[in-house]
Amino acid sequence: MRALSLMLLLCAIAIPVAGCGGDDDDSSGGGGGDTSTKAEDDGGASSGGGGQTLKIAADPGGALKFDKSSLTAKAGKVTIVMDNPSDLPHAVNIEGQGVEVTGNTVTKGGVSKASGDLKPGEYEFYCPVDSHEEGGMEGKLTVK
Ligand SMILES: [Cu+2]
Repeated sequence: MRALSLMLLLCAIAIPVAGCGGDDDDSSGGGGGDTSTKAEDDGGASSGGGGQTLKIAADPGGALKFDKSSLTAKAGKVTIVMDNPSDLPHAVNIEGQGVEVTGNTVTKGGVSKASGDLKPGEYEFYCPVDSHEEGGMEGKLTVK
């Protein structure tokens, strides 16, 4: 009788230990940290299915401009992804053809995204923060 209960006790100990090992493997494979740090464009694109991503960046020296003044895209879902390496807060908006999308305002090291379902035509992309647009932080987006 005592031998049997000892066996049960050993099993009770062994099973949770094995379970812990399995959980560890799962969590490391999931890579939860990657998704939060990278904020990769794949995530946004997958929701719309085959959208285009246009990458721009704010001037790293703090000037009121983007590194590109004109962009071209095909009609459909278009996402502008802006890196902000400067000390000023910036964001990216897309406006035109009755569409107006506002990206989130981000500080140094952040990424602002604006995406819309765009028809062919001329659009503008600009920074909506303070008077950055008037300062020259704008460009033309042509959708074909
Ligand atoms: Cu700005």
